[in-house]
Amino acid sequence: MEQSHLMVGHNILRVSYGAFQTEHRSALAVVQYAPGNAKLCYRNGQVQLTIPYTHGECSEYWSTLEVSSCRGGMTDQGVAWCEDGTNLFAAFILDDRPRLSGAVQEKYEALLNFVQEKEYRTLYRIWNYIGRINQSNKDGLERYRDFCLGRALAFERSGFTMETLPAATGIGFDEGGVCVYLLARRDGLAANIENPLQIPAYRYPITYGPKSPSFARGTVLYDQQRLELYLSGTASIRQSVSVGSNLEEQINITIENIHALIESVKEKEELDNCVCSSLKIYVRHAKDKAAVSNVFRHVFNVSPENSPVFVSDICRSELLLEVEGVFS
Ligand code: 3EB
Repeated sequence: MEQSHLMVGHNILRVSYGAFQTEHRSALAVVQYAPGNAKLCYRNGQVQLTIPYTHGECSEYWSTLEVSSCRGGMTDQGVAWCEDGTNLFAAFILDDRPRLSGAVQEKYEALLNFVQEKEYRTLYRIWNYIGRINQSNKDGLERYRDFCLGRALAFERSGFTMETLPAATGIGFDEGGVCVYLLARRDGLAANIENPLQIPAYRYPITYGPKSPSFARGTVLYDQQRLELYLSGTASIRQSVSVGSNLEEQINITIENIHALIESVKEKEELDNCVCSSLKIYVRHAKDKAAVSNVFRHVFNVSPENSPVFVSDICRSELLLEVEGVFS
């Protein structure tokens, strides 16, 4: 680690989950998973994003230690944002349409350009929620692949090389278009991590779509006192191939993938204990909620309050679960 980076403050955003619409004044942003249309605004000093979700209600809070210095707004291009001087949360939503890539590229570019203009140099985590992710667009291209095309072009146009892509989640929701939100830091030092058991998603072969998914398996954020590992959405994939023909196998392979990623971080960094502070668990079928959440909560020693479970389509129709998280 270079000396200059030791100057970075220790206000890393903290995520917590709660009942729907609970007040949370220290939050830069509230992401609500609730029935209805996607919504995005800047109100009461925070970004409020609603992601259409019909299997329950949950709120996700991104809290800062520097509430007094928070400011934000909404740009002409529909990017909602809130910053505390060190951290930035920014988001866009997109109405549904017969083809996604053109509009996704435009919105994504606006989002990335905004982050760059604001001089938040360390983009370290992105979430991509895509309505009806496994269905076909107007041309017969799967909507996830359609989305990946627009996203990849936006990253290229904004000057990102493959190795600079951060950790991400790409997951479905029931209705509507696309919701994207991200976290960036003004001057933080970060490293993108790959899993030795998987080829980088940005090198997936063309059989998985015209443009590969744009994300790293994980991003490590360095801070004065500690490291924080942001684990991307992780599923039962080896190299680039979906494996595991039943739920139990897919659970085990996903756990091995997460452990392999953590090990590769430990080899390089001082991530001694690697405590899991939160997980977000996604299952394709509601009937699998309990089985999947029980195993992951036990293996990673995380409480139900810090590990919400969502019923979502995963970006490949054969995948039954996906898990993301934060470790430190
Ligand atoms: C995978 O490994 C599973 O498109 O942003 C995981 C995390 C997945 C992020 C994304 C997709 C994305 O390919 C799917």
